[in-house]
Amino acid sequence: MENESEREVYVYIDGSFYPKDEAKISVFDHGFLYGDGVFEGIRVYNGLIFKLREHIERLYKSAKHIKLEIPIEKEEMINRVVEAVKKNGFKDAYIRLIVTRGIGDLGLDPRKCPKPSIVIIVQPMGPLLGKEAQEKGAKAIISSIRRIPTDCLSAEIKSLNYLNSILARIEANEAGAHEAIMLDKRGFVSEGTGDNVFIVKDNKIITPPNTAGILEGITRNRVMELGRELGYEVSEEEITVHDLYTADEVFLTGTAAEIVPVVEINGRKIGNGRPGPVTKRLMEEFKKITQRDEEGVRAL
Ligand code: PXG
Repeated sequence: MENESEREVYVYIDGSFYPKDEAKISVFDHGFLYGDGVFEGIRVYNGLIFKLREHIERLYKSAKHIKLEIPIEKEEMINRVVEAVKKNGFKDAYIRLIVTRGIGDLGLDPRKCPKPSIVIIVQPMGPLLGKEAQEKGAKAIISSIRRIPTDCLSAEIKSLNYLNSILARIEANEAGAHEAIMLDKRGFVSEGTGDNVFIVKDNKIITPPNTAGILEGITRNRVMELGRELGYEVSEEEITVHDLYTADEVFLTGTAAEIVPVVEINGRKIGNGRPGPVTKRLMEEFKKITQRDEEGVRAL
């Protein structure tokens, strides 16, 4: 059988497919010059594009906020993503869907960019923080870099500007941690660099509300629903650093990260320092959900 990871990757750019090495966009694209654009990260599980419609909805909302008019309808976008997955043939993969402002001049003004570019990359990818972190639990730090306040740049726009997260990520790297948890300007827990944060306390599942400057993660939303389906009380509440340190369990959610238990934060053991029972239950059930046809759009 062909090894999936050795198969050639074809990248979709504005209506055509290019082999990975030939997939290029202009240096005058404002996505490159200014991070002016929006994107989504989506997973394919056993040929099913998980929560594709939700990702497309969020993409168009991000685009609306930055006044970027995507030149095709949502249904057409869905078809193109399906086509890109079919073309590449990976049954388990990560999709990066990007819409940039397009080619303009050397000035910020988006009116100089007449045509947004659409890029779709499909390639295999394991869990973002690694298999070991997923199984044994991750080490996190609390970053000194605060999330950008929502009145400066809304975290709900999934934009091509990730320097805020990247700076926090560098701190995690320097500290030998798997992930950095970021606080908002008030000092409340916001989110990870590419994932949402949850705590479990007395069997209650809690995650910060969108007023804490978070991206409303699609995994987050599904995990909240799942928690309720399993009979847990689930709520959106402000979380303090003290809540984090003293929680029974902490875990992260994201498309790339999936569900990751956090077992240590800034040198404090969380619970008994091992993935907790609620987190493990959610991970098990989430895995089943990713295999259900009604949770996505089938490509293969
Ligand atoms: N918060 C932020 C800031 C994110 O970027 C999530 C939460 C989780 O959202 P979803 O919808 O995926 O459950 C994300 C998304 C990376 C990387 O390489 C991570 C994301 C996007 C792009 C790259 O760390 N995560």
